Amino acid sequence: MNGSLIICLAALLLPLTALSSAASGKLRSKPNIIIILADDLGSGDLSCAGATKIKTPNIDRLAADGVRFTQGYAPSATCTPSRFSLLTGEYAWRQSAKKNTILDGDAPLCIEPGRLTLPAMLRQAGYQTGIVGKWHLGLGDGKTRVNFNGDVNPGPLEIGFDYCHIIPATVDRVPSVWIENHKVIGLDPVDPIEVSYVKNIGDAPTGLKRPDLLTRFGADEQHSCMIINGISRIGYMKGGHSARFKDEELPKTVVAKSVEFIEKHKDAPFFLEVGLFEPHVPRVAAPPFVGKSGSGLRGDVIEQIDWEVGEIMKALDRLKLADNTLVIFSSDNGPILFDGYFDRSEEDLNGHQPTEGLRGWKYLTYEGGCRVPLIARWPQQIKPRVSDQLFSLVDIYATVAQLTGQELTAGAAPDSLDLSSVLLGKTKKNVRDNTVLHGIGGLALRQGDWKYIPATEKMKPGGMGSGANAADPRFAAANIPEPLLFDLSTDPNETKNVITSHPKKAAELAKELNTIIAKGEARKRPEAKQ
Ligand code: NG6
Ligand code: CA
Repeated sequence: MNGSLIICLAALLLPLTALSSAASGKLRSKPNIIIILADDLGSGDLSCAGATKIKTPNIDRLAADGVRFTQGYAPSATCTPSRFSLLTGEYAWRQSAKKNTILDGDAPLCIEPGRLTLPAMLRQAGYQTGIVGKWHLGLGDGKTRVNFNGDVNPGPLEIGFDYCHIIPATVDRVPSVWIENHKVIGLDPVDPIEVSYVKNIGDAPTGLKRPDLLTRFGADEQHSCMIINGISRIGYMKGGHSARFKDEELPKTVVAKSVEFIEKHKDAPFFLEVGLFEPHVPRVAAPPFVGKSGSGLRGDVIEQIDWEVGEIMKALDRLKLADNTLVIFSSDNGPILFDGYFDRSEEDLNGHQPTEGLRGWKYLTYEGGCRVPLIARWPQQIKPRVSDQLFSLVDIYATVAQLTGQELTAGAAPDSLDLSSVLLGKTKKNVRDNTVLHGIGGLALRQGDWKYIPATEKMKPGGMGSGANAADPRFAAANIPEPLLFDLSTDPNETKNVITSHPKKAAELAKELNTIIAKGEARKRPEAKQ
């Protein structure tokens, strides 16, 4: 073969190779996606949002390099339904009450296996999908009791994740163990695990009977069952001694497993959900964070969150992945100070304002229960800014579908709106003009600057989780005797019910809320005008 022929052949082949690498490169150019979801973090808990007693430099850097939404919402004021909405793109209250309550640690999986969830959709798009940290969406099929000594399934792997390293529910609920894929980690078969939320099944001490054995703080009755690692929990567990986690080691494990997943999949597009445990109760700061913040233990564990986020950011930088990784940081619901443990969070607040002064707290449909921090960084695509456009965690599904070139199949993610134009800063419009908020007492609607909360009509608040006392002021505040209407443009803290002066507005919002409920989906709503 002479030289010129080789050159000709090479010239012919080059475009082909370029084309095929572009084709595979197309896959590679899909952004990695990391959702870091804190547990009960408030919109005012970050220094980038004005906190001065708590320092969150890593999260502040994420915000400075990306977009921070000041009107970010959790679809529900509690964990299980909020996470359900994030993963399915559907408001959880459309499901039976069992699926939108706070689940116990032995509750069955509340997402049907095989459903095209956010991770399942991304898996179809060629992503490696993983979840590390808090799960709280149930395990097992509910036909038989979940067997923590065998294969624990169905769970994350049956609804779209390729990998999981999770704790089943909340840190305050048994079983206090890690599960990797289908197995409890570190379990000794001669010491099998049994779990009950009904009665004490072992002879281990409870917080109620042996408060002298509590090493950190006392607790209310609901949290005074089994003592594990010097902290009393909700529920009872027998066995599994070698598998029980130490609260002070949880953040280290979250970071190690997250970084391990990122490293393993650095060459493929990946989706990782990181469920941080803080600042949910029981609050335990690892030694470097003890007493570090200016706002007590709750402040310390928020600074611990910032360290965890920083370690994940460092891994992205080290692996040169940061530029093409969409990192979303948020919280599953609003903050609360006292939530069962006498850990001085209220007393040591030192002027800090977790909700920035917004009314209410976790569990409630007031702004304080549902407004959450929401930050998104994707250096290649997102212009750094602060945005007051409406964004709900339920929208992540359709938004990510659009960003990764996935068509939404009929019926998938019925309440999720594609807010990619908002995320990328391509519009200043409010693409989402309203959002339904769900709390333990019922629903509320935010529409533009208006907020409508129907009366709960003597309805007892539900969905508080087993063992909770409905008369507790935290929960009783969910009882709304008269309907409420607030004008958030002049009264962001919901102090003045203006329903009598604006009856038409209230009727309009009530009608809209009923339509969204009856329609069974909110996704196909026409785009709102600015
Ligand atoms: C409640 C628990 C609370 C917390 C919550 C779930 C009380 C008295 N008890 O029942 O401690 O575990 O359930 O929180 O409030 S969540 O963030 O996972 O929804
Ligand atoms: Ca939560």
